[in-house]
Amino acid sequence: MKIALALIFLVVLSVVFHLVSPWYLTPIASNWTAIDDTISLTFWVTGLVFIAVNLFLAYVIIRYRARQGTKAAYEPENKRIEIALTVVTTLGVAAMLAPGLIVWDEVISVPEEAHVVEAIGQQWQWTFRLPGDDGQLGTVDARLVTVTNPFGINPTDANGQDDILVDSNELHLPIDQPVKVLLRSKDVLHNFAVPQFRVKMDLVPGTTTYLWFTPTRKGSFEILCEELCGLAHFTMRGRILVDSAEDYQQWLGQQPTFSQSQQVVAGNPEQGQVAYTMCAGCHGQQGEGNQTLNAPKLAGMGHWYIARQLSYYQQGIRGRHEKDIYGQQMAPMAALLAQPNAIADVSAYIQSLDSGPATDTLGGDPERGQGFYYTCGTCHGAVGQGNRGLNAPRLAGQHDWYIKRQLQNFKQGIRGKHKQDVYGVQMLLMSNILQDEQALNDITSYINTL
Ligand code: HEC
Ligand code: HEC
Ligand SMILES: [Cu+2]
Repeated sequence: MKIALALIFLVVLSVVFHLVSPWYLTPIASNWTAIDDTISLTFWVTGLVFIAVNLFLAYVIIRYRARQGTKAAYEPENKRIEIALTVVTTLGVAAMLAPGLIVWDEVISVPEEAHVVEAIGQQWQWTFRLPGDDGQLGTVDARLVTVTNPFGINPTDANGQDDILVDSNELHLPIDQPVKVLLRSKDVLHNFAVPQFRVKMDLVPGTTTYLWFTPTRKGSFEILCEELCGLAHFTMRGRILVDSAEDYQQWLGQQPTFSQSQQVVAGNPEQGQVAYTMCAGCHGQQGEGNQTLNAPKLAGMGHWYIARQLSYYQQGIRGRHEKDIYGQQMAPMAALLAQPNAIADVSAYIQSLDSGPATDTLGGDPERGQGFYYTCGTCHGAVGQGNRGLNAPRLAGQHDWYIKRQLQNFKQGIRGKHKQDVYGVQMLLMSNILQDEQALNDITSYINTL
């Protein structure tokens, strides 16, 4: 009897939960209403079967419960029931699967007028490539990937020269135009999913997969890597901004082509040394940092990372948050580097400075910290040396008070929260694995030993 009541309770609770729960499909922003329809249909079929089966079970338990003097009749075969159950089950399964086949046919048939965008996944970020005026993408090969050719484009292929490169996690798309997204991975399995567009597809190293959709609503939609296997895929976020046709064209015009990207001038450290004199007051003659002025060590950090931080400060992506008191001191300094090549020059000079050992001011437990560092090392390198390919800066040699403050800033959303801070957001998510003050001290103490 108790079991029967529990079953009835389960059915009622499930139905009520379904009706009042806030967790349902996000409002759709693409042409794929057919996918929603198949999901609803599956829900109805499985939902009705769930209710019917459990209520029937409860009924049978009550109706045929054990009673003094009665005995169950043994009836192993019943053709009529078997036929009826087979037919009903077949109809139910067919009702769920048949519409799915029709929708799947639409999913794999890309409309002719669709324009093409390539989305490239790597641990742990997205970049994008669009065909240039010739309408054709050049050939690529993961073996051609270098720091100056992060997309691995074949430099001898004429089709690739005018390919438009979007070296950012942010892609714009024009509204109401079908788009075919080619999916390519540089390293491991990834998964491209945008819930509001109802699209989701794996990226498989060595092959190109695809999906298509038509964005139907302007706005900003998050790209998620929904790959489960492997490390840190949840930090791999991107963004699709659906624009009017004019706004889209304007954005497109600002993106460099492959041949333009090959002409970027390298920084000049001698020019940079002159500019650095105005930084030395806080960061020290040798870029060694200064705790009383809260200025971090800069010596030996990758020029690409220094340059990115300086342009973040200039654009207000870092150092603008009202609680970022130290970043606010730095931001006006970055604004002084206004000449076209100033940032590249000063960054090249800073990289050439010699980085001394780190000081231990926090006294955490490095052994405990080492346990936490395992995940950090996948981006920042096993010995904290940094990894340009992953955009993760050098940590080894940095002052522990500065590292701790940055981790606190990330945890509190003082740093990494700005919409355009596509690399900082990875740290915003990662910093949450460090639960308390002690964990922060321990990990910084461990980084000190690197
Ligand atoms: C008034 C003192 C001051 C001056 C002058 C100054 N900075 Fe800074 N800088 C800071 C502080 C404080 C921070 C740390 C901000 C934080 O904690 O978020 C910082 C942070 C930075 C960072 C980020 C480092 C990292 O690891 O993320 C860079 C890069 C940087 N400064 C470069 C420069 C350059 C280049 C100049 C000269 C143009 C300069 N700074 C001048 C105070 C200064
Ligand atoms: C998914 C890759 C990834 C992982 C894992 C990761 N980081 Fe980072 N980290 C980054 C990137 C990218 C940046 C640069 C952010 C930017 O450019 O603003 C960064 C920046 C930082 C900074 C700021 C450095 C500076 O000079 O201002 C600190 C400190 C840091 N990470 C510590 C850690 C620690 C500790 C862990 C482990 C708990 C960790 N990171 C795990 C990618 C990662
Ligand atoms: Cu991924």
